[in-house]
Parts: sequence; structure tokens; C-alpha cells
Amino acid sequence: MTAKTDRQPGDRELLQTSELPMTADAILSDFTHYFGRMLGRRTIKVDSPFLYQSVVYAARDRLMERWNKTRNATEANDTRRVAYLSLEFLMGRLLRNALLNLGIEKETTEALDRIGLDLEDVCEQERDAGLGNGGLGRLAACFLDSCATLSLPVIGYGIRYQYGMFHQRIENGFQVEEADSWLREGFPWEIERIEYAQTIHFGGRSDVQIDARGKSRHVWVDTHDVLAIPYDIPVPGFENNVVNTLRLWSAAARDEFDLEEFNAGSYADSVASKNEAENITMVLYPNAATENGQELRLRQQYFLASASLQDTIRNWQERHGDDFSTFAEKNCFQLNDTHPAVAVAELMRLLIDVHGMDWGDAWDITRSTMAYTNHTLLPEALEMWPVAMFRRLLPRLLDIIYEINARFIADIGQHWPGDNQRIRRMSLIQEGPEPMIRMAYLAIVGSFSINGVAALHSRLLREGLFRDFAELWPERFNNKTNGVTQRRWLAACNPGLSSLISETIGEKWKTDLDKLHAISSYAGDKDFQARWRDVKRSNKERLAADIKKKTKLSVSADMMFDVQVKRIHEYKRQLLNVLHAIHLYDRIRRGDGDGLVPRLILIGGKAAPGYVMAKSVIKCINNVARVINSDPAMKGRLQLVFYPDYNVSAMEKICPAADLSEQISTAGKEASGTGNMKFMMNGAVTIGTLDGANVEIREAVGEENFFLFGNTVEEIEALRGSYDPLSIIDNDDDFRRVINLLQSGHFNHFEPGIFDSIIQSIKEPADMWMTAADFRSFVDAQDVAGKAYLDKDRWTRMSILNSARSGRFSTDRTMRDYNNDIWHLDPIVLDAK
Ligand code: 26V
Repeated sequence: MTAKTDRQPGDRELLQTSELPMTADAILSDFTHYFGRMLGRRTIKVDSPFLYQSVVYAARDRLMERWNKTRNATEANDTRRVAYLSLEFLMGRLLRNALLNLGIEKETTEALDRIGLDLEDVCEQERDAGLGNGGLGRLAACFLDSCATLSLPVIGYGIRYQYGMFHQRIENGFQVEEADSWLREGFPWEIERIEYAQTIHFGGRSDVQIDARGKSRHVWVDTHDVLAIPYDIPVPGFENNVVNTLRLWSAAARDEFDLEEFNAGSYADSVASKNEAENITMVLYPNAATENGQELRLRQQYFLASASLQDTIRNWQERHGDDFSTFAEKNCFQLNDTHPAVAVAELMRLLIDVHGMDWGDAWDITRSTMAYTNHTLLPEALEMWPVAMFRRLLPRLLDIIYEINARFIADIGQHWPGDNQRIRRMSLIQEGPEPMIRMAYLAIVGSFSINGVAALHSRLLREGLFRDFAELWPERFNNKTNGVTQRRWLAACNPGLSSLISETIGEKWKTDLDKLHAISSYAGDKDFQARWRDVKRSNKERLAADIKKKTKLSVSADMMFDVQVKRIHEYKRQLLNVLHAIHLYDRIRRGDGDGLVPRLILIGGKAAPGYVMAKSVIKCINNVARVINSDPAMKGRLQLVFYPDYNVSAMEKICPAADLSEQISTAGKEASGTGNMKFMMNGAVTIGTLDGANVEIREAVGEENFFLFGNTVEEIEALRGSYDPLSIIDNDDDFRRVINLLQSGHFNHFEPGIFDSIIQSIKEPADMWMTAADFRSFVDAQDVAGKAYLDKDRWTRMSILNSARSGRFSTDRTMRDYNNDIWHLDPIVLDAK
């Protein structure tokens, strides 16, 4: 049966006569049209944003027809679909990826070549869409790429922040934040869809009214309303003509200004209230678990949840009217962490208050459409909102959460009669002087699926954080190990390796990464090894040029590139890496450096602006780097560089150039990690702890191709209580010397005391991250890695095998897993026409 569509009588599809040709000629002619006629520019300047914009328009035209066809196919077939709700989509640049997926990279290169332009330079003009903090946001972006490539009907819903992730500048070794005004020159990929704007309520109060039929009805009155305006971004699949949608919401005042206030004469106040509305989507929160609880952040969360659910229901009603009987069969909402978890209560509100459903039916729909992914084990990052804030901002939603909780507690009482302790533990409300709503528990109670992001992480969730819930509903808990898309993280960012691989085993790996296995039979082949090394070397030179541009420092591709790039956080232990750098410096200075591999230690990452300790770590890295890099004895042997403003585009240059990948978090703290997978795919060997997905990476690549160190989760837990870092330092000559150097002011002559808190944190028996506990085994594993690197053939073999065995870590596999176990979507079937 074909369902109704949103067509009105008289509506017609605009006739599309023929598809645009994908030739260099046609692309050049469209480019010329946009540059000259639409944007009105005449002179071709290499760094002009208008060149880049014109190329985007030419590419976008070719996406547009495919985009419409994809939409038509899903609407006409009434296909079951997933809405991926996420406060973050860290998309990075879109041009290269779009050309690759459309299959017109070669043609576009040729078109630009004819007018003396290099595609690479044009691509560099694009600003990163940095609408995310790190792993969680980039994962969402990789998911979208894989879903489009697998023809899965998945729509991403997020927020169109005016300011994305801040830019980082380093001044005298300190991080300085700068606003990211990424929309300043316009964002040519997006299409505003004002016709789908939604109204979002805030404030006011919750009331009960009796309707015409004498039925009592909850109403939410006296609200302050804000408009949510959607902007659509195309998400092309790889050479399959599917184009999915990322829909980002932007806040606007509902009326240009409030007429009543205007007439009352408070003109300024009414314009100011417009400002308040638009503040909601002004800025991305730069992730500091310590800064939890900001009211504006809760506004963002509700704004996204409500707009996206209303949009889904609007679309549903256009096809099904008021019949919600198959809504749950046809829709699924995947919650990216607890950030959009208020959607559980909002869907209940919409179904009951707006669409007149009773509690039981609404709850059945909610509980069978919501699915929740957890991304962290750190207790301080678990979201809780003060009940009082909810009452002020979202009073009707608080009613609903209380009702959900009352019914849930009754269930626990049935399951474990008399177990009041358990009720206190599991309640959605944490009691205390300031009662709080536990968002993770709301997400669990309201979902049919709860997953972690790596095998170890999912096990720790079941055994620790969510133990009571896993006991109650074991069938709801599952694991979905993360991945990354090989289209961006190998094909696009590493053209050299990509060509070598394709020449050797064909191109199938681009949509079936397990095919990479086939290169393992060349791992010992001298000729293949030499070509593999050549590619790595030229990638290192490309990165060296980039480092020179950004830091003025010269680094040599002859050194081993030992790389740690990720957000700066204590649990990720950049400090441990610095301690190792100081140790190598000390060894070379004391004349014990012979036989050491020449090494560049590259560290990059942003610290949350309010995270004092993380900022000290950046300062420490920079100070140690200055001392090391200006010591003539270190020349050609050891360098330490801090890479400023690390982001998606930086990673595209960094991961193809890395030899050694640092994945050194305290066991049990990194949920998965995804940078680890990008490095592996590009032939870096990992030095790492048994944490997150490192465990699975090591299994896949074999223990002989992975440098393991450090305490396990169980050992870390057993250590707590008896942990004595002072005696560890005292009993280890190397460690003692490192700490003495740090304490002596050697790295901070004119800045006395600035590293005191860092040194104290290492010596602290209560150190959560147990840096000292892993120092010795880290230094030893680094020594083994260094020696392995000196054996070129052996290292190249390890490098090839890492890449060859990275097949499992494609988001294509991850998305298949989500689809088989959670979503159950049928692929989109496009009209053959
Ligand atoms: C928390 C907050 C709190 C306040 C404001 C903004 C904000 C933003 C994000 C978060 C939680 C972040 C959790 C997270 O990023 N987890 C990471 O998820 C990756 C993808 O699953 C995973 O690879 C990393 O191991 C994990 O740390």
C-alpha cells in the first residue's frame, strides 16, 4: 500500500528534465556561472572563499536531485526510519567528502586545473563545521556517512550553533580561546526550510482544564515561545545516489517583536526578548563535566528534543493523519548520550496533551521508539538537572517525569518487595537538599535498548553504573563498538595510501573494510613495504610543513612520529606522556641516550575553558617543549611539539603521518576512543592500556603488533585504598629524577609554583587517574616500541598489519550492528528512473 504524502491537490513536482552531467566540462561551466553571475566575482584569487563557494554550489546541484529522490523514495514507501538525536555533529569540512561520494573528485580536479586552480587549495578554504566537542560529536558524523552509504533511512537532528567549538591559540604556553564564527562568510551547504518551523514552549505553568467532553486535560499555559527553524544539510552516500539529511535547528523570536510590548512603549524590552530567544542556539558548550547545570544548556536540550519530535510527528500526520497506531513500528529515536533524554518526557507530552492519547498508549509508543547510547563511565559527567530548574523552565515536563517515576517505583516495589534501598538508588529523582533529576535513569526507563560503545565499556555499565537496571531488564542492555568511516579517515585523508591499497587489492575496501585483510599477504613483501614507507614518509613531510606553518618549528620526517591528539583531560593522561618526554630528555642529558630512536612527540588538544588542571597540563607541555627544543643536545634525537587548535581537519593531516598512536587512559575510564581507530587504519601502531576499544584493537591486530602497558581495570580498582605514589616514585630512579627536574623549576624558572598542582596530583594517594602506577610499565613499553621502530622491516610489517586488520572499526560495521539489533530498517530503494 502506498501511503498518503504531504501533497495538496494542485501541488506538482517541479519537472526535472535531465540529470546534470558529471563531466569536467559541465562542472567548470556551473562553477563559472556561480562565481561570475551569482556571486558576482571576477578575479580568481587562490585564497578567495568565493572560489570554494562556487565549487560547493556546483557539487550541491548534483546532490540536490539525488536528495529529492531519496526523500521521495522514503515518503512513498512509508519506510521505517531512525531519527538520530544529538546535541553535537562534528562534521568538519564537507567538500572533499561530497566529491568523493558523488564520484566526481577526478572531474572536479580537472575542471579546476583548467583555470589554474588546485582542488587541495580550494578545499582548504572551507571552515570546519565544528559543532561538537570531540569523540561523541565526530562519531555522530561518521554514523551519518555510513548510514547514507548503507542506504539506511536515518535523519540526523541537531543544533545549528552560531559559534561552534572555540579556536585555541597558544600565548606564552597558555591556551587562549577565540570564538568560532564559522558562519561569517555563509555556509553554502545548508538550505533553510522555514516552512517546517516549529514552536517551542518555555516557562509558564502546568494546569488542568476540563474540555468540551468533560475530560480533564493538562495544559501548559503562559509560556514564552521560541521558534525553531530547520536548516538542512545533505549527507551523500558513497556512489549509491542516496542523499540523507542532517537537520539543524536554529532559534528565532516568534514574532519579529512582541506587539503588545511594543504598543506599551517598551520597544527596547521587546527587541531584547528577541535576543533572549536567539541565545538558545548561540554557542556550543565546550564540555566540562565540572560546569554542569547551566540553565541555557537545558534550554538547548529541550529545544532540540521538542523541535525534532514535533517535526517527526508533523511528517507522520502528513501521511497518516491522526492515526498513530503504527507510529512505533515506523519510527525510532536514537539518543546520543543523555543530552537529548528529555525527549522521553516530551514525546509523552506531545502524545497526551497535544494528540489526546491516554497515558498507557503514549507510554507504549515512547518505550518502543526510544533507544539510548551511553558514552561515559565518569560519574561526574552523568547529567543531572535540579528539579527546581525544571519546574521553572519546563513545568509540564516535570509533572510527566514525576508520573513516570511514580509508576516505575511501583514496578520496583513489585519486583523487589520491601527493598527501599533499591528504590532510593534507582529513583529518577536523587533526593537531598537540592533534589536532582537523573537523566541517564530517565533515558533507561524510557528506552527499549541501552548500549555502551565498546565491549569493555558495555560490560562495566552492566556491572557498575547501571547494575540495578541491568538486573531488572537484562535484555535491554547491549554493546555496539564504535567505528570511523574509512571514506573520510582513509580514502579522503590519505590519498597516497589509498591508491597503494587500491592498486594492490582493488577498491572494494571503500564499502567493505574487511577487504583490507587482503593486504596482510603483502606485509612481508619488500617492494610493497618500500612503497608503504614512501607513502608514510610523504605524509610526514606534509604534516611537518603544516606544523611549520602553525608553530614555526621545524620537525624532521626522519624521526619517529609519536602522537597523542584528543581533548585534554586528566583521565586521558597527557601528563604521563609528558613525564615520559622528560625522562627521555633526562636520559639523553645524562649520556644514556645512545640507541634511542629519534623521536618527535606531538601532543594536541583543547582544554575546556573552565578546566583549570587541563589548562595547566597544556602550559606544562609547552614549557617542557621549549626547554627540550632549545637544548642543542636534543637535536635530531628528541623533540616535543604542542599542535595548536587541534580539530577534524588537523586530524586529517595528522593520522596519516603518525607512527605511534598514544592511547594511554587509565583503564576503565575511556568509554571507547575513536582516534585510536583512525590511527590504526592509517598504519600507526598503538601503545596503549587495556581500556575502551583498545582491547578490541589489540585482539584484532594481535598482541605482537600492539604495545601494551599499565594496570587493568581490576588492578586499578584493587589498588585504590593502598595506592602510594610517593613510594613508587622513591623506588624508581628514573621516576625520581623526572619529578626532581619538574620540582626544581627547570621548566619554569621565571614562573615559580605554576606546576605545583600538577606535581601534587601525581603524588596524591587519592589520584583518581593513578598516573604514577603506570609510569614504569609505560616507559618500558616505550622503550620496546622505540627499538621496534629501529628495525625498519619489522615496523613496516606491523604498520601494514594494523591497517589490514582495521576492518572491524568501520562505522559501516557499527551501523549494521545497530540496524540488526536495534533499528531493523529496510534499506532505501531508489527509483530506477
Ligand atoms: C558532557 C557535557 C557536559 C556539559 C556540557 C557539554 C557536554 C558535552 C559532552 C559531554 C559528555 C561527553 C561524553 C563523550 O564525549 N564521550 C566520548 O564518546 C566517544 C564516542 O562514543 C568515545 O569514543 C569516548 O571514549 C568518550 O569519552
